[in-house]
Amino acid sequence: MSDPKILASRFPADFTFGVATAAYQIEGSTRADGRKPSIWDAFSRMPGRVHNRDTGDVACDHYNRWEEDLDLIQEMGVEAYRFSIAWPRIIPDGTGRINEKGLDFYDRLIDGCKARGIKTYATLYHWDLPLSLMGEGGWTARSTAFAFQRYAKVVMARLGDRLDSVSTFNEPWCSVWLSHLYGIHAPGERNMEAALAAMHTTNLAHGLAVEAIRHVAPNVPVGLVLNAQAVIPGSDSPEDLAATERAFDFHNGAFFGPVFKGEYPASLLSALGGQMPSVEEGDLAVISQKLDWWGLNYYTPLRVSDDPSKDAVFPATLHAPFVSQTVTDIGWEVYPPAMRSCVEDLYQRYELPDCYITENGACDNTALVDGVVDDQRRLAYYADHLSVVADLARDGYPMKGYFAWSLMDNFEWAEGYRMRFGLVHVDYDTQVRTIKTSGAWYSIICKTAGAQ
Ligand code: GCO
Repeated sequence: MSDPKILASRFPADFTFGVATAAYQIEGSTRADGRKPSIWDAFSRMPGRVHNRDTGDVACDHYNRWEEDLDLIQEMGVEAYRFSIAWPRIIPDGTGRINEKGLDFYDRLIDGCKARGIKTYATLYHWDLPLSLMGEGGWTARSTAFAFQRYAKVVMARLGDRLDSVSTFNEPWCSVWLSHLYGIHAPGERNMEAALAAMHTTNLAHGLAVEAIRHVAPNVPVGLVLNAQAVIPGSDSPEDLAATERAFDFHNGAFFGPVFKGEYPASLLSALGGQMPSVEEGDLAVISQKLDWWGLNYYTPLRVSDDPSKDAVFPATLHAPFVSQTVTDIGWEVYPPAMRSCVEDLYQRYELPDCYITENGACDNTALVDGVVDDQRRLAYYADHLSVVADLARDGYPMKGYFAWSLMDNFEWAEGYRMRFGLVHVDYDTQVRTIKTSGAWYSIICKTAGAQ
């Protein structure tokens, strides 16, 4: 087992260790205190969408157990908590009436963090779009970007004085491509034109929210959390190398390009331009406002090879075989070197600000036996990937923090509750929390780092 104290000593003294969650995945109470349905409330009720027809109706009951959960974070010595704010609690119809009871919950949560000495890293959008906005087309409608800007303004006006940091979006790749092209997440579309519209609306919403945040809460560092794909060619053939570049442009450039360069990748525009929504004068300037930081969510590499079929759609790639024999219980290849190459590649291509690893972790479904979850595979995953982050910091990359995904087992989207990512086990029948072996290990890292 990697010695947590030695590992902790390899990080800069001001490095932040945290844990991460998201509203729909842990809160439950989906009808309480004025909250209205999100697209995930609807999606999880549609046959065939979520394993076992699981929903976020109860989840980890965090809406009621938030004090116990903050006590857990404090007991583990974790200094920062990354959580998301549920738009459907704040402005239940997406536009119009503001729900004070929704804001009150996050007031309590944030004050609870502060009372326990826990830093607050809020995410404004972690996929729970108010269902009413689908009436206008959801993220495919430009108007939703402006609704998001108003939501950001309302949240930051009430909570901004107690936030240590804020991110506009979590993983646009998921709420755009996974949700509108691959159909696996809400709203379950499989339509390139819709996906491209969602891409631009999301990028515009991010920029408009940055404007709002800077205006309402100028002292709160603002960032964007991106699950950059660590693209690796399946071979060094010219075809696979070209495919890898197309994959980078599509999976990463679609977001990093507008945000950090003020432009969409030329390959994407040339292949898909005819299906793009209108990019209005000034949009890219709004989208590419300077950020204080960016967050990388990393889990696993994306190995690609060329798709030679004549009707292949851009980026025209196929999945190439895993190289590592180690695979997590959700089927993701464990290959820590890709985390490093992903960061190196992105800093070579873009002028990026400070970086937080805003999510990293493993699905390890080891069961609770006699009060113990001996999740050695998750612990090994954390040890190997934290070592990569320590080396990146040593080698001069501006790595400022690391948030383990996740504090506790929770609703894993289309996988429902069968896939567990928590440092803490949740018994969904009793809601009893049990710190796993990996959680106790991570706690030593946090306490050692905190004492440095
Ligand atoms: C994501 C989401 C999390 C997931 C985690 C495991 O990065 O996909 O932010 O909500 O639960 O990544 O898939």
